[in-house]
Order: sequence, then C-alpha cells, then structure tokens
Amino acid sequence: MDPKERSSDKAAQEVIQLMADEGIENAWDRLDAQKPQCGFGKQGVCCRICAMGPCRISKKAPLGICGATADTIAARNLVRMIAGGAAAHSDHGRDIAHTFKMAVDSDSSDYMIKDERKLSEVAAKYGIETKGKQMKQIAAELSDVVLGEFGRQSGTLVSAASYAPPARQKVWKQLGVTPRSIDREIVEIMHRTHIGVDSDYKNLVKQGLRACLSDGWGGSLIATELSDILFGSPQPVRFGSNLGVLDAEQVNIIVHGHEPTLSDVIVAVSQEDELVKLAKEKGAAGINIAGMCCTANEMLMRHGIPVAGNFLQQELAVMTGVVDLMAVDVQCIMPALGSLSGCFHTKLITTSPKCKIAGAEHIEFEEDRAVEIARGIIRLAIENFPKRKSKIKIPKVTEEGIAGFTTENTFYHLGGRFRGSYRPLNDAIICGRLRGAAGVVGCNNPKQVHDYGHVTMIKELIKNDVLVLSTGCSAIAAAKAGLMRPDAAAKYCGKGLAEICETIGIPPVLHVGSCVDNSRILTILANVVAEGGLGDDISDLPVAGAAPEWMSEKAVSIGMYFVASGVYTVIAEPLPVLGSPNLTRYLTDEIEKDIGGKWAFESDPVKAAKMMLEHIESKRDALGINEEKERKLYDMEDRRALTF
Ligand code: SF4
Ligand code: MSK
Repeated sequence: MDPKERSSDKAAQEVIQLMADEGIENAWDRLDAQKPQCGFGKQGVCCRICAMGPCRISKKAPLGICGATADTIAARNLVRMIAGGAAAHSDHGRDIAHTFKMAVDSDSSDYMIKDERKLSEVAAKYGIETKGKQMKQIAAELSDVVLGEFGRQSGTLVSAASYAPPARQKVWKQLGVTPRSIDREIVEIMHRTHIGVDSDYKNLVKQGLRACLSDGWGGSLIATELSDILFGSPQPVRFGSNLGVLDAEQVNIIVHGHEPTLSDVIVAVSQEDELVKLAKEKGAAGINIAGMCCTANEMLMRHGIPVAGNFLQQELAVMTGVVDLMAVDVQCIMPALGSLSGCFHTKLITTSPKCKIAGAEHIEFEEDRAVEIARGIIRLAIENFPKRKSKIKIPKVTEEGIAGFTTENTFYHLGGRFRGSYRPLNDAIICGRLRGAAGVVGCNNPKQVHDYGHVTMIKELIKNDVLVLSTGCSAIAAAKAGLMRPDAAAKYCGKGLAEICETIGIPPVLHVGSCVDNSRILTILANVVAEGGLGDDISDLPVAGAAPEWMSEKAVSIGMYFVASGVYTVIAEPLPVLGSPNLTRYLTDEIEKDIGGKWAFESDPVKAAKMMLEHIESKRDALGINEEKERKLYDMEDRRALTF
C-alpha cells in the first residue's frame, strides 16, 4: 500500500500511512476487499426491481424474466439514481423551507431573516408583489409559494420559469420535460420504473431530465436562496483548509453532512463566554469548530469556518485523535464512522431523524430548540476533551483560500464596486482574454486517487484561461491545493485569466458553495445569457461542466441537470449504462440534439480538460467570437471604458 496511490493530498497520505501502520481500515481498504466489483452492476444491467429477479443481462440471457432488455434495465437504474439524488437535494431544500416558515411564523424563533435584500429579490422572482409590504409579510407569502412548489398539482415550477433563460424553457417545452412539481417528478420515476410500466429507454431518460430539472432549478435552488435569506448571503471570506486546521490545544468539533440549520447555530453560540470558560476549566485553550464535506462549505461560505477535509477525509479526521465530537446531519456520512469513533474518544452525534448510525449517540435536532440543542452538543464536546486517549497525530498541513462567491456578488466584484454587472465577464469572454468558464464539482471516489482528478483538471483549465467555479468536495480539493488563493493566478493561470484575477483580486477558482449551491452555477449561466452577446441560451455559451471524482446519486442528478440545461458535462467514472450501447450512445451523443448538452466519460483529468477546452472553443467558433478582429488603436476614451 503506497499512500500516494490513494491520495494526492499530503495530509491524507500521512494519515493513510498511520492507519495502515496501526491496522485500522478505511474506505480504500474496503474498496480492495470488494474487488473485483460486479461487472453487471458497473454496466447497469442488473435488475432486482421485482421478485422474479434478480436478472442479469448477458449474451446468454439477453432479456430479464419479464422481457426487459439491457436498454430498459440500464435506463431504469439510471433514472432511479436521479430520483435518489434529486430527492436528497430537494428534501434538504424542503427542510430549509420549513425552518424558514417557522422563522417567519414565530416571534421567538432562534432563526431570523438575515438578508432582506435577497428576500425581496427572491420574492419578486416568485411573482410576489413586494411594494408597500413589510418584510415579514413578504417572507410569509414566499414561504407559502415555495412550499407549494414541492406538491404542486397543476402548472409548472415557478422557479424554473422565472430563473431559466426563455430559450432554455422553450427547449424543455418542446421536449416535454418542463418540471411540474418537485415531489411529483421523483414519484413518477418510481412509478415508471416499477415492473411492467415504462420500458422505452428514451422515454425513461425524459422523465430523468424532468426530475433533475426539478432539483437544479427547483429543490436545490430553494435550498440556496432560502439559506442565503435565513443565514445571510455569503461574501468573500478567508478560510483555512485541511486536517491541520484541527488544534491539539482546543476542543475540536467537526460539523459534517449537508444542512446548515444546526451547524449555523453551533457556530453562532460556540464562542459564548460560558462555553469558552467551561472549555478552559477542562484544560482546553478554546473551542475550535471545523467542517467536513458540504456542511463545511455552508459554514465556510458564510462564516469562514475552517474545513478539515472532503469526503474521503472524514475517517482520517477521527484518526488524528483530537476530534472531541463530530456532529452529523444528512448525506455523505460514512456508516464506518460509527465503529471507527468507538476506537477513539470521539463522540459521534447524529442529529437528524433521517440519519441514525450504529455506534453513534442520537440527539435529535428540533428547530424550535436550536440554540439549546447546539449548546448541549458543544458542552458534550467539552466534557469529552479530557478523555482523549490516543496519540495526537495532526498532519501539519493547511492551506488558505478565499470563498464566498455567489451569483449576486461574484460579478459585482468582476465589475468593480460601481459597476456590478455581468458585462465585464461577458466582454472578457468575447474579447478572448477568458476563453470561457467551467464548473468543476462533485465528490471523492476511492477508485480515483483522492483529489488528483479535481486538482489536475482545474490546473489544466485555468492554465488555458478558463475561469473555474467549484462546489462540494471539488471546491475543498481546490482549496487544499492552494488554488483558491488570489496569488494562485500568477502561478497557475494563462495570461488572460491571470490579469483578470490580479486586477480584481480574486482567485482563479471561485468557491460558490455546497452541493445544492450548484444552483448558483445555473443562475450565473442564466445571468450571462441575459447580459447578452453570447447567444440566447445556456447551450450557446463557451462553458463546460465536470465531476472528476463523482460517486453519489446526487452527482448524477447534478450532471443530468447540467446536461438538461445545455452544458457539456464530463465525468470520470462512467455512468452505469455501458451495458446498453443504445443508452450510452444516446446520453453521450444523440441527446445533444434534443436538449443542447451531453455527457462524456473520461477518467484521465488532463484528457477530460482537453475535451472541455475543445468544446469551449467550438462554442466560441459557433458564436463567431474567435474570428480575428481588425486591430484598433485605443484612445483615452476607449481605455477608460475598459473594465479589466
Ligand atoms: Fe427481472 Fe424484469 Fe423483475 Fe427486473 S423487473 S427483476 S428484469 S423480471
Ligand atoms: S459532500 S455529494 S461527497 S461533493 Fe456534498 Fe462531497 Fe459529493 Fe457528498
């Protein structure tokens, strides 16, 4: 076992070696134990939807017992993955919407509206008249409209119609995939994939498109917009990353998962005098909150709370011996943490009724007792501090970066203080200083060397003057590699991008948030289209998407909603569809004619980046912005008009 073959992150390598030395297993060891992985599953041609099965498609047995083909089975499996992913994001959105409603309805809630400007903007998007109304009334009306989106029985999603470019909506309408309601699209997938319903692979994909659109332009978007209103819209903020942010002298609490509702309150009360005093009485220097996965992203975007690591570092963090408590909410939490934390003093606390883990203590989170519960969890961590029993092994590896970029503030920064608009971004792309933009997002997967895919792909893109927007575990990988430092521009970027970054003082990789915040990338693209000069639709833009180390169903839903929004999307591990050549051909080629975007599978991040760059250049060609323009000598007036 060479740790370098498992992770490209020095801190992770150090702890992986330590785990091997001490005989403690991790995700990479369990992957080895699973090998060889089932070829039928990988190819997507294993079906266990009914009790006549399970059926596996092979040359010898090309049909399931019901007569289902490889096309049907692979398409059903794929859209069920989309249903899982869309459900996770949208249920997160629903929970935020309920917290929002509670904050609006109650006068004594622990939550309050922190961004009134955004409240007015979002309310207007949802068709709510704001003029002459109190904020509380606007918020009450917004909460009703938003909650109605989940179970809407007629019409289509308000948000998809108000946020997406008109040309995009036309494409959806023509194909019959305009999302109608968030819950309905997910339920309909489960219905259609039941034994004996939809067996036409293209028709199944159509419903997959509709469901993922209800995620990206619906459930995820709601999560992002309401979180900004409730917890405050992010602003550029400095943060530290990697396992070195854990502090041997302090009580360390890791918040892990996805939802900000509890963690935001933990952060807010963590430095209260009484709690800090208690920590000192127990011998600690203070209380250190760090994040993991997307709860980390939510906390660092709004508060600059350090991030201890991404998905494959959750076990490694416990191994340091200094995590006094890990509070988890939902999604991407390895069940392995239950037994692993038992080997250390670490208290693993589950907080959501939707996520209990064997070996963890459960403290159920209730929004109307948020502060009381948060304080109780912090006290538990403090009480646990003196019980540390293993050697302390914190890798001395940290990196700094800037996060907190959003649809609203990012291009305000690009435009400068007095010229907040997307015009400078569009102009930079049109004149070629920026070739385009890419969204690099998604998870870690032990099948790929940890972080290598993200970091290598991003470096290749920024070297070629492509601005990168990043979310989720990909953003954490970029931060740990120093790509979110403003001075990374001079080191890694092509001339055009470096000049832009240096002039404005932004890093070449913009952290736009957690997994649900991929909706920020959609709204950024919609704003670029609306600004003008780069076509009428997202599918006209010189942009591409990628998830170089994806693993979760949510990543499938995200990838599919990027494709359905007109974006060419490259992933490393292929979708589990290769057992159906027809479906594979449809997703990676023919679907582009229907929807404007398509999938590509490429495990080498350099090759994948090249494919994205070629796509970006082909879009530039189609827009006619690659043509040599007649050279013009600039006079003073022209120079003043230059933004960068
Ligand atoms: Fe087999 Fe058809 Fe049942 Fe699937 S639905 S398990 S292919 S019989
Ligand atoms: S946490 S979904 S491993 S990005 Fe959003 Fe990371 Fe993927 Fe979970």
